[in-house]
Amino acid sequence: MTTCRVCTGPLRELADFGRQPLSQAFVRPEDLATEFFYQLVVGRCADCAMVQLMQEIPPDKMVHEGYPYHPANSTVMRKHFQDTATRWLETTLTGPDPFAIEIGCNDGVTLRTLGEAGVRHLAVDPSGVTGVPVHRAFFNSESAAEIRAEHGPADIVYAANTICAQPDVASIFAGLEVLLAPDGLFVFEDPYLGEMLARTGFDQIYDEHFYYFTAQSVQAMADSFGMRLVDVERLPVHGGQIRYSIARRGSRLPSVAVKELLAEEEAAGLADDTTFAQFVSQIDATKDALLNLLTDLGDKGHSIVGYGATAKSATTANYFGIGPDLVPFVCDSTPSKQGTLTPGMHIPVRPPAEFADPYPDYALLFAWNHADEIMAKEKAFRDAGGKWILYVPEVRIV
Ligand code: JHZ
Ligand code: ZN
Repeated sequence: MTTCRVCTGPLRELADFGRQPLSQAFVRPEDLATEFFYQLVVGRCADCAMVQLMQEIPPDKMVHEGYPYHPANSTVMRKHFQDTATRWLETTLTGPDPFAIEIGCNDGVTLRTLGEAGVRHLAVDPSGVTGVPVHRAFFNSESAAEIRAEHGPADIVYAANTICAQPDVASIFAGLEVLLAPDGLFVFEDPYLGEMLARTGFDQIYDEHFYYFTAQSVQAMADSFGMRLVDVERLPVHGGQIRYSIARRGSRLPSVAVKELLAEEEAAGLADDTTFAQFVSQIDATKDALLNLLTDLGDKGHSIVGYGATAKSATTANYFGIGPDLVPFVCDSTPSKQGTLTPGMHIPVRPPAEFADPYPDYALLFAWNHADEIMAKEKAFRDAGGKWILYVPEVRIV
């Protein structure tokens, strides 16, 4: 693909991370022969500055029943979504009989919290979740029209870790045009390219993350669909995200935070190719340092186990070449991942109970974004003399 998925401008290649498996295609040993691979190449649009993948994965390969991501299993993420809902109850959703939509619904935590406060709510998700009402469809003008006919306009349309995964953003904006109330807000949060570059958070780059947003590119995207970026907010989750608020043109003025972030991005040269080239050389430095460390520890006879079979770690393991020879297994709390092999590098996934049976000397924390929560939960590992290996923002032992 050589044209921008948002504005059809020309795409220029920024980095090639090679042949990669789908990040959440955990494989059963008997299915290894049918594993799907694609080329993970990132480019930037010369016109609107949107950073995006240069190859689109066929959607039927990506969305499926039993999708193994369950944010509600993290106490930090559960609180994050509950707090989000609670804040809206005090701000955006104070009118008479408000109505909230979530596109893709992250175990339904946000909507359930709104529902408990008596707010009408609906998830729009093709695979569906339990516990909240779901309109089983992709969010587009068709499903938006059906929802509007049944429930009326939406005061808020929210999406977390979802919009960056939708190459066809035009269909999302077409749905918003139909469904959003005149002064309604479209609020979405995704990994922030500025934070990825600042912290060498390279492993946010994988198949499901099609777009790598900045305030500049989101503003251009909103403008091109006749809407306006009116607020930005930094979020600490998942290694640094931005929550963007978009409104119908003329309904709200952009906040000071939008102007400040745009100026910050300009000063940091976020849209410059040299800045991205620097990011790529930092990634390669991380790769060398981590491979040296793991090899060295292994040579000295130390045991190493992986922790957190994240989607992100597909990029780390496959781009760096970390397989069962360096990390014999990885522990993960997600039942559907246990007993499988990680995509591409085929490291066996086991339940966290096996972490202590016996404790390894070192644990490679693939779920580095949940470091505080996991280290607190696994305090006994450290007490027993175990050490964590982290690699974002740089390789270190803690
Ligand atoms: P976590 C997924 O990415 C995919 P992943 C998706 N594209 C996305 O953007 C983010 O989520 C939001 C395990 N774990 O959250 C559970 C423990 O074992 O970093 C998960 O498999 N013990 C939608 O997969 C993994 O780690 C624990 O205590 O990179 C964490 O995955 C905790 C807290 C997690 O997202
Ligand atoms: Zn573009």
